[in-house]
Amino acid sequence: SAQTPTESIRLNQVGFYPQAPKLAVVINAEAGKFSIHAPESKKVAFEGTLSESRRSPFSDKTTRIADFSALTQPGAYVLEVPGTGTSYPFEIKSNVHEAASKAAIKGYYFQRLSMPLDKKYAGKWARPAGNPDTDVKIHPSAVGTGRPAGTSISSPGGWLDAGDYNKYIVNSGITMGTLLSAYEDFPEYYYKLTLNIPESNNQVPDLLDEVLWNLRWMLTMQDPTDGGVYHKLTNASFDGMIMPDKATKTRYVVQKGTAAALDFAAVMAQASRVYKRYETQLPGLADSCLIAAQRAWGWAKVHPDVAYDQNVLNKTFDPDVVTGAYGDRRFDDEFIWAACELYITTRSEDYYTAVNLYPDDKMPLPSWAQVRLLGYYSLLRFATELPPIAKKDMDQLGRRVLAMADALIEGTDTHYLNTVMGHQKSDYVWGSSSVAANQGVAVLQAFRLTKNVKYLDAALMNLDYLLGRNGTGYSFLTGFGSRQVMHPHHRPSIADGVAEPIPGLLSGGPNPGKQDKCTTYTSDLPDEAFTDDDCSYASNEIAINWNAPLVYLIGGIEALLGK
Ligand code: 9MR
Repeated sequence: SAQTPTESIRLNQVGFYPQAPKLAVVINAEAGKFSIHAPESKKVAFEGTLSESRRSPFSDKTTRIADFSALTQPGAYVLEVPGTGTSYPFEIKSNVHEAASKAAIKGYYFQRLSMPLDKKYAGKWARPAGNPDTDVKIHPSAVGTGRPAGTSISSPGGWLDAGDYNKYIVNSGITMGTLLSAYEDFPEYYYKLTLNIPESNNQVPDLLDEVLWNLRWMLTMQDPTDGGVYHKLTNASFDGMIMPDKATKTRYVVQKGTAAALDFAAVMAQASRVYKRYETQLPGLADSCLIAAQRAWGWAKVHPDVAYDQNVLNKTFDPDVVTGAYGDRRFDDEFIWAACELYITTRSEDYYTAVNLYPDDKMPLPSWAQVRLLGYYSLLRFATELPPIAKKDMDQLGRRVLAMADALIEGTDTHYLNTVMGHQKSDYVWGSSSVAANQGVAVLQAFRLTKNVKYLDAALMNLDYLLGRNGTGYSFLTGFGSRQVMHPHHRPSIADGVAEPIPGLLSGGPNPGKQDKCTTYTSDLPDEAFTDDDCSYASNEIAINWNAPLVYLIGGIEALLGK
C-alpha cells in the first residue's frame, strides 16, 4: 500500500534540525518532483525537485537527492516521491539527536562488567554482574618480577570490548581517548548531560563517571613493579552465546606490549588533566593517573618494539590464546600520541622533543592501530595556551587538519549518498561505521579551527549516513530508526531473552571482507555487504571503539546545532 515505506528512499530515520541541511537519497528514480507531508495527511508542507542523477562508484545504482533544507517548520513528516513511494517517518525539531547522544554513551553502561545492571538504570535489560575478575591468572607470557607463574591478580570492572567478554587495553586506548576528547571539546554540553547511571547524582559529569568505570580497570592492568601494561585480560577462547554471569572460563592477563603501554600512557595523561578539576570528588585520582602514565611511558622507552603477536605467543606458551588480537606492529603513532598527551598535561618539553612528532605530513584517520591524530587533535585543542616550543608548530598542524578535512569532503556534493563516507572502497572495512564516525570527528576538528559551517554540515552528512542514508537502508544505532539493526553480534543482546537488542550500540556496518562467512549476506558490494544477523561478527558486531567516535560526532553536533 501507499503507506508501506519504500526501501528506495534513504534518510536519517531519526530526523533533522530546523536550521541545518536536510537531504534524502532516492534510488533509481526518474527525474521529477518530491513532496513532504505529515504521515497522516496529504497536505503538502514542502515540495521540491529531485537532483540530477548520480552513479554509485560500486554498482550500476543511480540516485537522486531530495533536498528539503528549506523546510524549517518543526514537525513529524514523511517524504513522498511519485513512482517510488513514501519514506520512513522522521522529525524536524531542535535537539533532534539528544536521545541518541545520551544512548550512545549509556551503551557503555550496558558494557560494564563485574557489577549487576540494576533495573532502575537498565530497564528490561537488567542483568546480574558478569565476571568479577578478582582472580585473573598471570599467563605464562606475562610472568614477571613479583608475579611468578601460577599467581593471580585482581583486575575488576571495565567495559566488555564488543560482542565478546574480553577486555583489551589497545582498544580501550582509542576509545577512552576519543571519549575524553569529546568531553574536552564540548565541556558545557557534557556538564549538563545526564544518563541515569548509578553515579548520576554525584558532582561529576555523567560522561566522566562512565569513563571512570573503564579507567579504574585500566589502572589495574599496569604491573606495579616495572610500569609495563598487559595487552589484554581475556579467556583463552571466546565464550558461547551466553550471559556475562554464565561466562566463567579462566581469565588471564597476557604479555605486556609497547602499544598497550603507550595507549595506556596517553589515556592516563589525558585523564589526569580532565579529572584534575574533580579533585574534591575524586581525591588523588589525577595524580595517580599521571604517575601511571609516566611509568608506562618509561617502560615503553626501554621496550620500544614489543609487538603483541598472538601466533608467536601461541608457539611459545600454553594455553593458546585465540581471542581478539589487536596486534599492531608499528608504534611510531602510539609514541606520538602518548608524547602529545604527556606534554599537554605536564608541559615538560622533554615529551615534546622525545620523539619526532611530525615525521611526515600524513594525516591517517584514527583507528585502534593508528592513533597519531588523537595526539594532534589534543595539541590543537590547547594551541593557544601551549608554550612557544609547541605553539610555533600549531599553524602548520592546523593547516594539515584542514587539508585532511578538505580531502575528505571533496566530491561529497556529487556523491551518490551525498556523504563524506563511501567515496572509496577502502572506507568499507571491518567496523566501517567507525570510519564514517571518525571522518565526522575529523571534519568537526576543521569546524572547530575555522568555524566554517561547511565542515559542520559535512559532519552531519555522516551522522545521516549512520542513521539510515547508506547503502543498506539500516540505521546502525540500536534503538534508533524505523529500520534499525535488531540482531547485532552481541552476546548479552542475543542471550537475554529480550526481543530488542541493548540500545545505543553502533553496528560495525558493511564489510565486503565478510570474514565471518555468514550465509545471510545478500550482497558483495562494498556499501551493501552487511547482514543484520547475529552470526555476523564482521559486519554486525558492536564495539567500544566504534561507539566512541559516534559519541563524539553526535555530542558535537548536538552541542553545536542543538539549540
Ligand atoms: O575491530 C577489529 C578489526 O579492525 C579487525 O580487523 C578484527 C579482526 O582482527 O578484529 C576487530 O576487533 C574485534 C576484536 O578482535 C575482538 N572483539 C570484537 C572486535 C570487533 O569485531
